[in-house]
This record gives sequence, C-alpha cells and structure tokens, in this order.
Amino acid sequence: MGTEEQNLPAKDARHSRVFAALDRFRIEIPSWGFANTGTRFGKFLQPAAATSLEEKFADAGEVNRLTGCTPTVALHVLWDLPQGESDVARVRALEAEHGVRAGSINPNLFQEQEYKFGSIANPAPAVRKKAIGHLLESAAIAKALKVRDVSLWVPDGSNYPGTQSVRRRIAWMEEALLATCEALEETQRLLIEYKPFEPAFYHTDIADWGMALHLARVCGPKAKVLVDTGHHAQATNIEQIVAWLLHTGSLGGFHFNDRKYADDDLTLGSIDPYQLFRIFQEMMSAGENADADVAYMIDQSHNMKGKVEAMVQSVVTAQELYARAALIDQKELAKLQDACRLVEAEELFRDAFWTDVRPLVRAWRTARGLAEDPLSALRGGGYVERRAEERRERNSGGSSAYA
Ligand code: LRH
Ligand code: MN
Ligand code: MN
Repeated sequence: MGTEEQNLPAKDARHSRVFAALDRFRIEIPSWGFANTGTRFGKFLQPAAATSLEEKFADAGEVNRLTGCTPTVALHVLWDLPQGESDVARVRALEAEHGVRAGSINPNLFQEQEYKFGSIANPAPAVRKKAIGHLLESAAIAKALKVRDVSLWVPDGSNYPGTQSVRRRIAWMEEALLATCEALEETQRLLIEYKPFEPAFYHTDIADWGMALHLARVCGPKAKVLVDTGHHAQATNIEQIVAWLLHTGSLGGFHFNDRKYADDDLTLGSIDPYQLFRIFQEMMSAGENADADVAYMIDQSHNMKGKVEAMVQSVVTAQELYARAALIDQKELAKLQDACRLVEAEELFRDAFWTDVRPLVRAWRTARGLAEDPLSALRGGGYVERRAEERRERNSGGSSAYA
C-alpha cells in the first residue's frame, strides 16, 4: 500500500462525509485580493497584479478553474464598478468570458474626503444623505446583477473619548440600514460586518456581533451578521459567536483570513489553522445544511505573496480544514458531550484536526476531474508569468508611501 493510501481513513462513513462536504463546499474570492494593495506605509507593486476589473475576473476565473469551488467573486463598488449600474453589462460579459459570477456587492464608505468624521453615522445630515445614497446605489447594482448579498462594513467611529455621541450615531445607523434593506428584494440580504478597531481607534460604531445583531434585527429578516475572523480582540472565542449567531438564525456569512496581531488579512490558516477548523466544526455541528445560507468568503490582501498563488493557497487550505471538520462523527461527539466524557470528546475533535486529509482531498479532485494539486498546476501552467508579461508596464509605477 502506498503512503498516500495508508493516510486515507478507511473507505467508510468518514470517507464519504469528506467527499460530500467537498462537493458542497463553495467559497467566494475577493476582487481586491488580486490587486496591488499595501499598508499605510506604502505599496509594493507586483508585475502580475490585476489593475482592472477585467484582469480581476481573469484571475478569479483561473482560481476557479484550478480549485473548482470559487464560482463567485466579491466586488467592491468604488474599486470595481466606478460607473455604478452602467457597469452591469461589462460584468455580464466578464462572467461569460471567465466562468465566474459576480458575488457579494461591497459598498465603500471609507474613501471619500467627506467621510472623515463618519459616513452613515456622521453628525452632518448632508454627509449621511450621501452615504445612504451610496448604499442605495449598491443595492441597485446588486439587484441589476441579480446578486443576493450586499456586504457592508461601516468604518465609522471616533478616535478620542468624548468627541462623539455614541448613542446618537446608533440612531443614524439604524435609519441608514433600514432604508438600504427596504430597497432590497425579498430574496436579497444585507450582511452587516463588525470590527472593533481601525480606522477609528477609540470607538467603532459597529464594534462587535451584538451591535451588528441589533442593527440586523432593526432591519428585519433580510439583514444578517457577517463575521470577519480578523475583526476581534485577541483571545475572543469566535466559534462561540458563530454558535450564537446560528442559534438566533442571524449568521449571514464570513470573511476568512488569518492574523497574528490585528486585522492582518493574511492567507487562511497561515497562523492558526485550528481556529478555522473550529469554526467549520461549529457549522457542521449545526447540521449538514447549516451552511446552505451562509456565505463563505475570503477577505485577504497580502502584499508579499503572488496574488493568484496566495488565493489558491487559501482556497486549498479552506477545503482541507473543511474536510477535516467533516471527519467528525457529530452524533458520536454529541453522545460523548452529553455523557461528559471530556477526554474522549476532545480526542474525537482533535483526531479530526490532526488527520492528514490531503490524500483524500487529492482523490476527490481526481474523481471530479480537477487538478490534483492546484498550486503546482498553477505553477506548471505559466498563468502568472503570462499575466506578468502583459501587465508589467501597468504595474511599474514604483513603490511610494501612501500611493
Ligand atoms: C475592513 C474589511 C471590510 C472591507 C475590506 C476591504 O477591514 O474587512 O470587509 O470591505 O476589509
Ligand atoms: Mn472584511
Ligand atoms: Mn478587515
């Protein structure tokens, strides 16, 4: 028996659970993960980075071709759709050309000069009106593209105690989000993303899941909460938040990334793969269909790794951790939990995490006609090199701080 086969769990229930899990697993990739990004200290440009919506779609199509599980690409309105609704025809043509569809529509309330003191929570009525206008335009784009989710992160907050009324800002946000939800079709959703810090460092207007959940409830059933794994204080028990959001029927989706310190947006599982495993396990413990209406999305933007390579790496990592979580026999685990057989329960949990599922995931890919190893297929296919040739000139602006 080859080592590959020795590593496979016996052809049993575990094996078919993993295949079924991989068959249903889909994860959305962000357009901005293919573009040059940086830190507040500067950008390092990459010759193959995408500089237009066309190039982002091409890269997203390549990732989907290699992995078979990323059929949609998240779009950021100001970065990707500068003409608003008039960009719809352009998106449609790109979808047909590259075999990936537009995914969640992300309004952008953090770039305009007027938003220095906030967007939908700005004390100035005229600024709030402009921000609501952008949310309504984003909802209209989502409608025109027949996309289900508008995925909203509100960057508002303040930097010093006493400089803003937290309570009045809550009421302004309720008004803006309610108006946005009213503009959505019954089948569409507003996903409300929370974050406790950055760009504001004293208070953020939607700092945690409790605040996001309150706003979602004000808006009604179309609004749900979005959990970005990088948006928590260190040591927060994220899977417990997931459990509560599942219990209350208010989990809309995830932005997955990894981090060591803050909202680092590193590739998935690069620092703490056990964290993502625990989230997937929490989802699976709620039943096979628990994630049917939960959008799994990647929100990463790493500066040093090649963009397409980093995206493939993250997608493959997500598949592997999802597969590992699928190894757990949920009924058996529940029995052990009920009997308070702590060590056995923990070992069942840990055993799944420590099982090398890579041979099984490779076998699944082969069975589904996909590249056995997407990362080496990417390297072997020369896609990045070809794109670097075409894009080099557009990416040769040098690296400058605050570009
Ligand atoms: C904010 C955030 C949000 C934005 C993205 C670019 O930190 O996570 O989701 O849309 O980064
Ligand atoms: Mn995010
Ligand atoms: Mn973030």
